[in-house]
Order: sequence, then structure tokens, then C-alpha cells
Amino acid sequence: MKRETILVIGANGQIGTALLPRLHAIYGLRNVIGADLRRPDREQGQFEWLDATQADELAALVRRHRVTQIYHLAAILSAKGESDPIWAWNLNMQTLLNVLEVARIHQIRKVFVPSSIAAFGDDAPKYETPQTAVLDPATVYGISKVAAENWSLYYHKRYGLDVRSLRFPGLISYQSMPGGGTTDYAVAIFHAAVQGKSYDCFLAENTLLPMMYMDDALRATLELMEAPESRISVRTSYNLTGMSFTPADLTASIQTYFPEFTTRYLPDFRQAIADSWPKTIDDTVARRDWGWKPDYDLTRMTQEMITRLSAVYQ
Ligand code: NAD
Ligand code: AKB
Repeated sequence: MKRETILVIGANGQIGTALLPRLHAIYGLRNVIGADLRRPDREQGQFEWLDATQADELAALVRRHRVTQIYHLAAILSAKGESDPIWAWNLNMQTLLNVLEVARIHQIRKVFVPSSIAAFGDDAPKYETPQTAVLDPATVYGISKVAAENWSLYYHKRYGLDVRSLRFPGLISYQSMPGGGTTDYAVAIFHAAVQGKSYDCFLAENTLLPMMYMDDALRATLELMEAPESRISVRTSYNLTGMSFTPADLTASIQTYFPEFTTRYLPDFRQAIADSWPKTIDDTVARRDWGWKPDYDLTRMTQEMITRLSAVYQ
């Protein structure tokens, strides 16, 4: 068992819910603290209520538990952020700056701050979007991700803080529902299918987006965090990819299990967000630096989601 004390901020969201058991297995139940504004639906180890916009509360928690690593997962995602851009910006930036400052002051060994494909906008190449493409995001969420990437680089260069980041694609998981993003349809559609319902999709059928099964996202996170510092050449955020598919592709994949399943396409404001994002991602630099390789394609992810959710709904 590794001797670290890990703080996961935003622990009860889509990623945190799936990440906590992995961290428990590596560091032990007693050495992982989940913190969130929301109380957990079910008990997952140690929990502390925290509003991460409050720097003093965060610093007190870090001191109390002698935290050595922070995973900062609290954020307002792309679709939800558009309902109140200034609130989303303030929350995303204040929590980030509080984390970076507490990490600097308390000499935290490592910090993980996820970014997103939302950091890219209209002027980046849509196919095989490269690591260093122009970043001109269309959403407040994307703007906050670009700012977070630059703040992370700044804290690394100026203070030597070991902060690491991945530009996650849309993440697909069975453990919890996603928290207000543009790629949420790719989770909700499975819940409908295994319950024998049809699905109303808020994106058009031909909307191609980069996606990843949660197992791959967690493995990427832990591999990045475990990689020797000398292997980390990117201190903004690494491009990362698993698969790309459209709602029509996903529907067809689900229909191999449920031939009667149907999807209606009723695009709303999220279509414009999706259209501003890459369609496929070039993650050569992550593969080269720390050996990234995804395990899940559309077929394997569909099989896993249907198996897992069928057990939940039976
Ligand atoms: P989520 O919305 O599911 O969870 C975020 C959690 O943060 C929630 O449980 C929320 O209660 C908590 N939170 C919000 N404000 C807080 C505050 N002030 N103090 C403490 N906790 C607070 O998000 P997620 O999907 O788990 O994403 C985690 C991170 O990964 C985010 O930075 C997100 O941008 C990034 N990301 C996620 C995806 C994805 O598809 N899920 C893709 C790309 C990037
Ligand atoms: C969202 O849709 O906002 C997230 C993301 C890709 O960052 N899932």
C-alpha cells in the first residue's frame, strides 16, 4: 500500500464516483478523502463536506488530513455552464486557484486537474486535432479549461508544482449519471435502452464526437499520475482519445443487443456546442510520453455498459 494521503475534490460526480474505489485499492480506504458539496448517495470511504470556492475551508481540510496529492474534479460542465456563464466561470476558476494555491503553500506532491476537448473551438482542425492546435473555445466551460491549462503550466514553471492534466473526451460510465455536459446523451441512451424505452437524443444523428469508456479514463489518469516526472513533457494538458462515434453509430451498436430499440433526434442548444468540438483527436504525445493506449472501442464499451446497467435495473 502506497503511503500518500489523497484528496479528491468533486468526489461525488461522474468521475469521482468511479475513481474513488480505484484510489482505495492503491492507497487504502483510510488514506483517501472524498470531498464535495453534495453528500454521497452511498458510502465510499471517508467523506468531508467541502465548498472548494472557500480557500480557508480547503486549507483547513488539507492541514487536518496532511494531504499529499489532490485530484481536483469539481467543475460546472459545458451545457450547464451556458445557463449562467459568470457563475460557471467563477466556480471553475475560484476552485482551481484555491487548489493551486493550497498545493503551493502546503507543498502538495502532485495535483491532477482535468481539462476537456471543450478547450478546442471552431478554428482547430476537426479531425485528428493535434496537441498544439489553436484553443478558441465556444463555451464558458471551454474558456475556463483553457485558463486552467495555462494556470497549471504557470504554477509548474513558476513554483515547480507537479500538476498534471488530461483533455478528456466525453466519458461513458455506469456508476453514476453525468453532470450536465454535451456528451451526456451517450450515458442516458444506455439507461433508456436497458429499461426497454426509446431515447430522445438532444444531438443530431450524424454528430461525431470523441468519447471514452470510464475504465480507460481512470487508467489514463492513474498512469499519468504514476509516470516519472521526467516523462511529462506537457504541463498544460495532454490530448487523449479512446473512440469517436455518432448518436446513430451508438444506436446501431445498442440495437445489436436490443433490436427494437429506437432513437429520435431532437437537437437543442447543445448541438452548437458539439459542432464546435473536435470529431477525432490525435493523442500521439500521450502515447509517446507515458505509453497511453486505450482498451475500449465502441463494441466493447457497448457490451460492458449493457451488462453493467442490466444488473442495476433487473
Ligand atoms: P460532475 O459534474 O459529474 O461532478 C462534479 C462534482 O463537483 C459534483 O459532484 C459537484 O457536486 C462537485 N462540486 C461542484 N462545485 C463544488 C464546490 N464548490 N466544491 C466542492 N465540490 C463541488 O463532473 P465530472 O464529470 O465528474 O467531471 C470532473 C472533472 O472532469 C471536471 O473538471 C470536468 O470538466 C472534467 N471532465 C469531465 C468529462 C466527462 O465527460 N465527465 C469530460 C471532460 C472533462
Ligand atoms: C461535457 O460534455 O461538457 C463534458 C466534456 C467533454 O468536457 N463531458
